[in-house]
Amino acid sequence: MMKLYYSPTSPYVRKVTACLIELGLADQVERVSMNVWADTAAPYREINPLGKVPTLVLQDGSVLFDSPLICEYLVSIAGSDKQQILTPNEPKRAQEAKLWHAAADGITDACVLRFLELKRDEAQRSPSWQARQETSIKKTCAWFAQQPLAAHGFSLGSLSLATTLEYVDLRYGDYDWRKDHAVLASWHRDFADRPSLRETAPPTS
Ligand SMILES: N[C@@H](CCC(=O)N[C@@H](CS)C(=O)NCC(=O)O)C(=O)O
Repeated sequence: MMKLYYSPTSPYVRKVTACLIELGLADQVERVSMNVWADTAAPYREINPLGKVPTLVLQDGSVLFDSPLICEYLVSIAGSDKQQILTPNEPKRAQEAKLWHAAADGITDACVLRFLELKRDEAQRSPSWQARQETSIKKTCAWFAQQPLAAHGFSLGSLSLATTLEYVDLRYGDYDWRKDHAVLASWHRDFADRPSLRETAPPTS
């Protein structure tokens, strides 16, 4: 059985877990909880030198990290009927899916950086650094609002966007992206009902 090192609120883990569900592979993975910030996580760096989650350990012991690579691997081992759900064949949509995946991860990265900044002592925080991350989040949400969301349909790109928007809700709840971008809000409302999203909703703390 493969092993997935995870933490409950990690948006990157959530995306990988949603992929596992979409691909019908969830029962092939044992989940191992990892608090990457705890001192006890030191030995984990023998598995993933970056000390981050998610990490996927394959049955032969080889290790994959970085969520896009893990998703790509999972798609590669799913049956061809399932593969097309996440990675479209049509070249334009395929390219769009990859770009959207990268852009959604970029929003997530900015949200994580902002969240970590806000966890520092107030005196150590940098308002300009925080503002920079907020600009990245808002500009990229605005960029997504201009994309052909309905025409694109479902893919790893749109799945990543949905998990990312819900991570914005979790960690940057002050930003009302639904108000700024009604088109994104109505797209997300329809999308959010997928079992892979409902079953992976993050804990609210
Ligand atoms: N690019 C990585 C990012 C993973 C990541 O940053 N995970 C966070 C948890 S949300 C983490 O483990 N952080 C620990 C650290 O940065 O030391 C991916 O896509 O998997």
